Amino acid sequence: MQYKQLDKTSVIDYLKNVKEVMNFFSSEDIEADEIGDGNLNYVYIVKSIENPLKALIIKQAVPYLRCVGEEFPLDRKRMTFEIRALKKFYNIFPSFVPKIYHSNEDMSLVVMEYLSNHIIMRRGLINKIKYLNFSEHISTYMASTLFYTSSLSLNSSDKRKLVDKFNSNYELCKLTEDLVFSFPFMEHETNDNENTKDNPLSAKLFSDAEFKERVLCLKYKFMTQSDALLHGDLHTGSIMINKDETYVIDPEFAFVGPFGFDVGALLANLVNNYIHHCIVTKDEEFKEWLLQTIKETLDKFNQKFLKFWSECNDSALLVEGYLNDESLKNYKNRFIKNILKDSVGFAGCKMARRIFGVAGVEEIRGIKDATLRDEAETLSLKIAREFIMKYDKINSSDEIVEIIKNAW
Ligand code: ADP
Ligand code: SR1
Ligand code: MG
Repeated sequence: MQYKQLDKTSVIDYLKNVKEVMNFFSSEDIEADEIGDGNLNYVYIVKSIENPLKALIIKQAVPYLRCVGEEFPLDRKRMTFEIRALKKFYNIFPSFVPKIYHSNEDMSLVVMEYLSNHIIMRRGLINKIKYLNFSEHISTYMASTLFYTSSLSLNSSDKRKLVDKFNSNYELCKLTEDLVFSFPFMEHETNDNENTKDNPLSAKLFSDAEFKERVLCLKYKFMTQSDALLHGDLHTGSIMINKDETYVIDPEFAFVGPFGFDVGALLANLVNNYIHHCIVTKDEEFKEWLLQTIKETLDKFNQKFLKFWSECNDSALLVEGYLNDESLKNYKNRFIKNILKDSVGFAGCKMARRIFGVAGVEEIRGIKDATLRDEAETLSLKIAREFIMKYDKINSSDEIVEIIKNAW
């Protein structure tokens, strides 16, 4: 089928020829609306006219970056990787991934379950909603998706096949290399240059060679370390949530990369939210809950990852009987600590990129009062720098929480 960019009318004509979608709506008439609020793609909600609660989501990639426009071409093949990743992650742990009803790589689109009772987590956290099951859910999601797509669980050929299936996601990997690890730390046309101009904070950051060299080491890990299938953009805008359920959406940046990258992305976004509450709401109870959530998420991730590992005796990496029990235990403990260390380093990059880089976060760039925004930016860069300078010395989640608390 030849690619055609859909709109809210043609999307209906397309869906009328999709059996799974027609079965879902029976004979009811349907209508569509565009609801995308992300940087890259178009997202439509398709509803039954007589029963608007009955709905599906259809997401289509266009051959350019939506938030900039057609002058910024971007391969729509990103949707192929999103489809593959959604299917892979759904097979590993279905309760955290929307169900897919239909996908079409030629049309760069996917039709999935409508998460009607869930909101984007970033919004919920800004509004001080506490999600008491979140650390349990997201630690399971991260530990299972990372462990079961790594050489710690797969055999050698399956792991290499996985790399073949995902690592030609060239353009989105390059976007991350540029927008997370390079451009936000130098003068660049893509930056938020209004804010950068005559700003002592950007001058300090751009000339901080010690910091920038360490960012380069993390960028190199990102480019070369093929540990496990990553979501690739696991910020709180990629999580839809309510009090009971947590769903991870939008894995178009998926590729086989370093274990610590998804964990680091999540950590960075929870800390960004903490900063927002330090500066804007000053709600001590909510801040305390966020810190506790950060600690619980990291600790539970470690425990669950090790548990999955204890259940798997044979893999590309470890042949049964190769090490005695004690050496194996020490090896695994060092391994999981290294993931924690890298997560902190990646979190530092992910936080710092949000200050002057092209894609800000609502918690910080969205602060209207210039003095308060300046305070939030200063605090964020302070924590990000600590993370980047100390990541390889970190040994526990308590040390991470200490860094965050002591910065304020
Ligand atoms: P982009 O790739 O452009 O970032 P997203 O996948 O993040 O697009 O989707 C954009 C928005 O569409 C989300 O922020 C959310 O509001 C909405 N959305 C996406 N998927 C679903 C879904 N399965 N159910 C309900 N809303 C969704
Ligand atoms: C221009 S794309 C900017 C960012 O949006 C996505 O969510 C990724 O984080 C990307 O870096
Ligand atoms: Mg998104």
